[in-house]
Amino acid sequence: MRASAIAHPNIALIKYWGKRDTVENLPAVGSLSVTIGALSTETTVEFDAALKQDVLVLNGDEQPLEQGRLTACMNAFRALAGSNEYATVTSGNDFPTGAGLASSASGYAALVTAAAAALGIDPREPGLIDVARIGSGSAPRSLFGGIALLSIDEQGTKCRQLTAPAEWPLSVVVAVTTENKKDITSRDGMEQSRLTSPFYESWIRGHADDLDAAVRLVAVRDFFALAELSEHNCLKMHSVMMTTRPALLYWSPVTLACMQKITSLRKDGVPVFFTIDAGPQVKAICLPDALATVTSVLHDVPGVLRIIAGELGEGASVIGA
Ligand code: 2P0
Repeated sequence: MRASAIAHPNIALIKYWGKRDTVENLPAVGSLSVTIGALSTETTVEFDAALKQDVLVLNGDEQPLEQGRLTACMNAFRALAGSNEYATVTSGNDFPTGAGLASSASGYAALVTAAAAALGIDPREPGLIDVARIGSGSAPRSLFGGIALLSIDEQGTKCRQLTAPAEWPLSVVVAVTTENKKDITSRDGMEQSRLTSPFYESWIRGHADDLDAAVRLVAVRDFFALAELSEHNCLKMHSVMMTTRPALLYWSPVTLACMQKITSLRKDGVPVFFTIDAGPQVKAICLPDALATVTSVLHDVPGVLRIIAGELGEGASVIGA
């Protein structure tokens, strides 16, 4: 009744921002991501008939459950598993939590993988994707390694791997510009965007075209076309964020300096592009041959605290009991 799992966060190249259903936590749009091997979450789930509610210990501290996110995910899991036992969930990240590095994606992917192993459920059970999504809309993508595609249709969420890490080796360089937590969660921010940004409708309307194009570009391994498309999709999402009321301005001057360095490297022929999520960290995606150059250029940007770099990671997996 106890198991542990490891999962890596993922970074969307075609982003999710906005929900069609807040109760089911159903994203309004699909998304496409790369799994980052250099960052990890390890989670242990232990079911215990004596518990009266779930318990979450994150990075060594017990967390209040008032937001209901863990409970909703565990309830969905119990419904799928036909179990009524509560669990202690102990989770730790080797990177800043809640700072735009997708800790909830790796956290819920590891949780679902460990919970399934603890109760002997097949990790390929399709319902686990929906359970992960109830925890976090980006979590199903971290169940898969390499490049993952999450699609939404009338039946709910589907997620699959497009390429394994070895099928299209890419590198990721994260320029950490702050170790602080963000002021507003993605969950609250995206709902505020849906309610107030004048650009929200057009973001949703144009999204399927971006996603379809990205899937085609991945299939033919067209790095530079994917670079242009990913940056464009990222900037569209940030234009929705910036025009939300009150504004969600996640960039710092250091973020912008990194973006400019990356686009100027690409103008000089270096295969690299940026993407930025709900925080000021900058993620550069590059071909492995460009890793040393991109790391050195971003390291030298004033205000960059440290660099985390590595290859694409594998999907979530069980690491023991
Ligand atoms: C993404 N983000 O596609 C986008 C880009 C952040 C910016 O998915 O409410 O933590 O738990 O579903 O998954 C972050 O949002 O939000 C996210 P919930 P989640 O990666």
